[in-house]
Amino acid sequence: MKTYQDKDEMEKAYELAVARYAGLGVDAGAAMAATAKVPVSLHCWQGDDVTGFEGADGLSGGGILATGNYPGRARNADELRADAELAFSLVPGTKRFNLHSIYAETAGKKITRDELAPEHFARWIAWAKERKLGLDFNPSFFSHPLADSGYTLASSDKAVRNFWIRHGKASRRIASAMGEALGSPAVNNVWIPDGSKDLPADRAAPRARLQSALDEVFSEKLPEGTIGDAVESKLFGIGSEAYVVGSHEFYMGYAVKHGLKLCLDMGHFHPTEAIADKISALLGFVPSLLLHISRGVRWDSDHVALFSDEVRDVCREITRQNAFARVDIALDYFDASINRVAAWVIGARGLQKALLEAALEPSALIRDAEKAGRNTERLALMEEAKTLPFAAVWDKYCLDQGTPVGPDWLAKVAEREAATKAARG
Ligand code: RNT
Ligand code: ZN
Repeated sequence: MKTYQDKDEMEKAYELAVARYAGLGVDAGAAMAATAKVPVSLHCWQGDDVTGFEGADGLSGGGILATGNYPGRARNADELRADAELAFSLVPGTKRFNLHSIYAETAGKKITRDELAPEHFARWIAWAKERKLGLDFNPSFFSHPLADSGYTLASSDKAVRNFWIRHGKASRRIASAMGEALGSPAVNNVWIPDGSKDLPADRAAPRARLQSALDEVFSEKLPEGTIGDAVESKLFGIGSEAYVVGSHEFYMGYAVKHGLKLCLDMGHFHPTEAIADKISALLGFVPSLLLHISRGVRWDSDHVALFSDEVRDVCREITRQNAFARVDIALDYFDASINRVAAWVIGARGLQKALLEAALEPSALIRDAEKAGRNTERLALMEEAKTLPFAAVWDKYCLDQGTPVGPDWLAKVAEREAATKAARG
């Protein structure tokens, strides 16, 4: 398997592409530079099937599921960090790393989730600092006996609700400490699984409880510029098919009212409902958005993201509006049926491709056509843009970023898989 015979051949292809793009008023070099600056948060939980370090042997509850039994998932923080580093080296662009509270390192001590503190993430913070990575964070409202009823922040049991409120507060302090230590605000994303398998008689009471629980979680003032609070909705989960307390409308209302970041997960809407159009609509009302780049397939909302039409549409939207300052991009999926590092790399490279393609769009020409009412030309240009020599620029971007070109990265993953096979099984 060889993408190019030699580097010259690739450079030649790139030069030809530069000329093609220049003819449409697009500067390919500037597009690569812009793409390289967009931070993308890689999710730690793809590395171990959302297992974490609390001693669980896998994800449980929460209406989410990692299916597959491909060997070799990371079993501890050092393996997870090593795998993430390998993934980083195979993906161009600026990366952040996204942690869940279940990835705390407590040196064998049992710390309940409501007692977690920044010190339990000291190793993660030191690691990120050394590598100049930003960190993001998530409280974990699943894989826990107090989440077994299917209700957490919206639970009718006050003691259960209070436990999760304390966890929510603890998580915000951790995120804020990460942001402070790394000089880059950490996004703290609240997603809860609460919902019901079958028709609830009262849809309002859990929502009222969730609203006041969230008010408590967000009540603490934390140092400015250290944390970005986000809330994430969902349409349904496994076991919460008929009703989800934190629906899209619920969190859209909550985020607008309180000026929070709204998280849109690409897999959390009706099967044909895409999120690209929601971006400009919501940015008129919320300060910013967090996007969970994912791929829904039938019942599952968490397949490995790809260079798909949906992801391309999302990236085009952010780029056309130049909304990068107000849109945070994170990956969110978990696949246990293929190599975990490869799953990170496929999704992250797919997203990078979509970002670069969007930056290469001859959008000035397309906009001019629209402004002048030449809608035939607008549609024709959009369609022609799809077959521009994008691949040559993508290859050059990978080369300049010091990452493998084409499928050459697969060899690095195979090497790691072979080297860790004996230990990890
Ligand atoms: C679940 C949400 C949530 C999780 C992670 C693990 O449906 O998408 O973002 O995937 O927090
Ligand atoms: Zn998500």
